[in-house]
Amino acid sequence: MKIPSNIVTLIAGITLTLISLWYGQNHGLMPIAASAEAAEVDGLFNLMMTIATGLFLLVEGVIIYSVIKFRRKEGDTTDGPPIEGNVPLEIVWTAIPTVIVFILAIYSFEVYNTLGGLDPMASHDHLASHNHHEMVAMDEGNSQLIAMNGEKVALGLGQSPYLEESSPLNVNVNGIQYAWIFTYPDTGIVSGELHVPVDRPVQLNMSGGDVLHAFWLPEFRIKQDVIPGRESQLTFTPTKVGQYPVICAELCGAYHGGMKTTLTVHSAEDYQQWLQDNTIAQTPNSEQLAVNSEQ
Ligand SMILES: [Cu+2]
Repeated sequence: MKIPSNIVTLIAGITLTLISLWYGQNHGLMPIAASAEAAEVDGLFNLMMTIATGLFLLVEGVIIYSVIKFRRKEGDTTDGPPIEGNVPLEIVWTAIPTVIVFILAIYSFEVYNTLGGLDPMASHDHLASHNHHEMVAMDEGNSQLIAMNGEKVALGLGQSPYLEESSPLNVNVNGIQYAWIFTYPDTGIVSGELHVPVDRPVQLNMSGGDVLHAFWLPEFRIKQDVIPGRESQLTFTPTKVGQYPVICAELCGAYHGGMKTTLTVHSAEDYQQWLQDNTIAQTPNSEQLAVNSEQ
């Protein structure tokens, strides 16, 4: 019995689609997702992986099929058929990638917006709608600050919708060759490692002390340039207690590869303990002062 070729094509198409859909969700290429924002980025990545798997199987499948099916028969020294082109086929293989690119462009813009990427632009709209206020563009050496009533407009991932519910933990981040320095404005703690409580939004206010750096949290799926003389922001909500790498992702000099530290996500109680331990440790002579004042 001979199976009609359109049935074979249909079955091959369904199989290819099912394999692509499965692999798009089970590629295992990403580290664990430890922030509320990670699911957005992973959704986009998984879609791209699904499409890439389908295209890979289609192209490689056709090549392998052709190599076997159209192999030269023994003793056959005739020329191959003269094929000049196939207009419908060429239209199809141009139209499909165009549609894919449009879908990915719209989807990735949506993800960027959801993570608060357009928030700094919203600040610009805010500026524009208050144009009776003075907007000043200042040149400070080679760095530019845009200011309105002394207020800087930050770059980067600003207020994400996840932040609207509770007040974020603010941490100032300074990137220098070759370390990250974290300052907690509420308590005055200065640390070389970042410590945050789980499930509370964090807002990093970042600036560079010397050259360009980039603050990257792979497990949180976020990365932001850190620029001298200009503030940038990064917001996220940690969802899993643990220790995660903080990596500089901008070639910043000879020891760039060593510009790493850790982000520790604590339970709420552990974080309070860490705050307490470090507040005492970093207040110089506080006990001595207390003793002195009793005398
Ligand atoms: Cu670096």
